[in-house]
Amino acid sequence: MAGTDAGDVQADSPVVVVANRLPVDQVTDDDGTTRWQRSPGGLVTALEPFVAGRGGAWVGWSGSAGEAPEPFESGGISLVPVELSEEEVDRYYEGMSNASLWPLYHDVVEKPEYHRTWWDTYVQVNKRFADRTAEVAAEGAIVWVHDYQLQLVPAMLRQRRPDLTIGFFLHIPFPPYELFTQLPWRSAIVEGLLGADLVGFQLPSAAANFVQLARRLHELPTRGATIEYDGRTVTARAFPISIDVAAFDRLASSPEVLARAKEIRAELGDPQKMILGVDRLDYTKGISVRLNAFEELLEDGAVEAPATVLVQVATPSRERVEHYVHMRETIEQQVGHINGVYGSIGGPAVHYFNQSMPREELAALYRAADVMLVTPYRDGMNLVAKEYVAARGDHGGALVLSEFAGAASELRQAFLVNPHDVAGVKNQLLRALRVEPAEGARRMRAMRRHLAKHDLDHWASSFFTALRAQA
Ligand code: ADQ
Repeated sequence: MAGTDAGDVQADSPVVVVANRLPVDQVTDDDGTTRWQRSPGGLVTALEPFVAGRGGAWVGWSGSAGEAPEPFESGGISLVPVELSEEEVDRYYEGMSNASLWPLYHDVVEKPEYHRTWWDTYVQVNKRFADRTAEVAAEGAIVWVHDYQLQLVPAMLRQRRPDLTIGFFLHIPFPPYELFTQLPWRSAIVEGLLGADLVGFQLPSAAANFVQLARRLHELPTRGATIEYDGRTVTARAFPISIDVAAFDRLASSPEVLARAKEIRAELGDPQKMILGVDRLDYTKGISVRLNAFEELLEDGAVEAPATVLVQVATPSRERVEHYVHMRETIEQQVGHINGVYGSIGGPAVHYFNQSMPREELAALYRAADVMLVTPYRDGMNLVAKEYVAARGDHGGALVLSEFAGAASELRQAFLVNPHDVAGVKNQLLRALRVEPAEGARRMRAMRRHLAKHDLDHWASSFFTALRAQA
């Protein structure tokens, strides 16, 4: 552990991150030349201090099919691209990852499809990631593998490089035994993950699900958070992810963002109440639930438009996967219907944007909104909920949060809802709209106190500390 000699030596070990995507996007300038640009998003910023220098590397896909570029440097990290063909993107990424594993791990909100060709490609691509990582990792390096696309990598890597210390973190939920075991390749996935020394999850219940699987499916000896496997001890624990709280707080209280927040309210026609939803357009996020609840409140006369408006921002996502195309049409119809019935000229009840927005604009929306609606059916964590709380340095606003988001186990002072219970969502939404400022501020302060201590750096440091302790 930290402080001991061994800990200090290990603290200097090079770190390799393995994730489906590299932390860069290829952009094309006006003159037609292309270059790499650092992706927005907190993960790379949080990991950079641990990875940069000392032979640190990041292994991942560049985001476009076809031949992979040569490795290159960015911010002191060596980026190692892994190639994926069109067919591999279809089968490994859109198929096995996003149409089999994603719905299965999210309580089968949509029905997962299982195809042997998708699985074979998933195995083949995981092997390629393991091969590339085995080539670039220095002797005794620490490797941190991320997420559901790469669950076979830990075991494949251990086989190639027994000298490495391997950690794995799952960003999405991990289902209970009864659901997980419907996967035709369940044993391979469990064995893949058991290749790691430390398997991290968002919630203790997910870690417990994994330990239970090891015990019931593989009949392995387990004790608390540990599993004995192949002469090693594998630890499964929760590390709830977070955001760069201080940076978001600063951004949201900058004069530009505050001015923009005012402007947004004015552009919406100065409503008395503004309700906000911000999500990747995904069927797990429960966007229809909140549209239903809002529509029923309008119908009941409990709220009126345009005195109360709902702004829904939904980033386009996975547009080639069938479920997503269908869901987008349903949501757009619902919005059209609500505005058709309850809107007026220049005064829609729902303002819907199928767009990605800059961080500054999101911060201004958070700051402008009286109520933030976060209603996923199931969500590993949900960073939007944490961003909203971090943005409310004025202690204003109210958060309505699904019990089925990982964030609910930390943000206990939110107005918690069961997204399957429309009456309950309506009730909590009304309570949030009508909360006394003093009570609203008390809730917000308590959630901010928790987040201040549990930020993204805390998450990354805790994981590395636990992983080094395993070395
Ligand atoms: P996601 O499912 O993508 O992440 P979430 O945690 O909410 O979900 O993160 C979304 C991120 O995208 C947020 O930072 C948000 O600000 C941003 N975003 C959303 N809509 C946007 C828009 N219109 N424009 C710009 N940015 C937008 C997965 C898991 C989660 C888990 C994270 C991290 O599904 O449960 O919290 O990984 O582990």
